[in-house]
Amino acid sequence: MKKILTLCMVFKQEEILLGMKKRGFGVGRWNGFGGKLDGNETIEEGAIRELKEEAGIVPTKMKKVGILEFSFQNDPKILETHIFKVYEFNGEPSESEEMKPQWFNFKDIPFPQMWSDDIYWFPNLMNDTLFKGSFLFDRSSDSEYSAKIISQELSEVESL
Ligand code: 6OG
Repeated sequence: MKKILTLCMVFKQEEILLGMKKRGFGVGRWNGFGGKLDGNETIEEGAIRELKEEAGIVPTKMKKVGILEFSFQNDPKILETHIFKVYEFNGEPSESEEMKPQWFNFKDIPFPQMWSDDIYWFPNLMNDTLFKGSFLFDRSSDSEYSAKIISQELSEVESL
């Protein structure tokens, strides 16, 4: 069973915008902004809506850079996550019920407080190389437990 999710990574010069997830899936971690699709919106429409809802900004220049499939042991659900890089946006990031946004210099990305797959694909994200991959975790996360990767695949691709 596949579920489509979006994830927007927002850039400004030497900084990246991450949000501290305040509730629900992935609580207690820094991540990009995104979520499930609504009704029959396209993946890009869903990404734009979630970024507006969670960080209060509207992307004006964005590109899909990766597709990753996340799954957890003993759970048939596959989270097909479409990752967008946002180069320009309107508005100022603001806190929402779900996320507390903060800018991080590229040197200070808080990987220990992020999902453990991120460290593998961030180099691609930074370099603008398109990527596809899959990560299998040992169990779903909570703020006290960092889900461990059991197996993974990651490759650069020509197109998505
Ligand atoms: P909601 O359930 O809050 O959307 N997401 C992940 N991001 C990373 N980096 N690693 C994972 O490994 C992830 N699993 C899900 C996709 C969840 C948000 O979290 C992202 C969505 O943006 C397991 O609606």
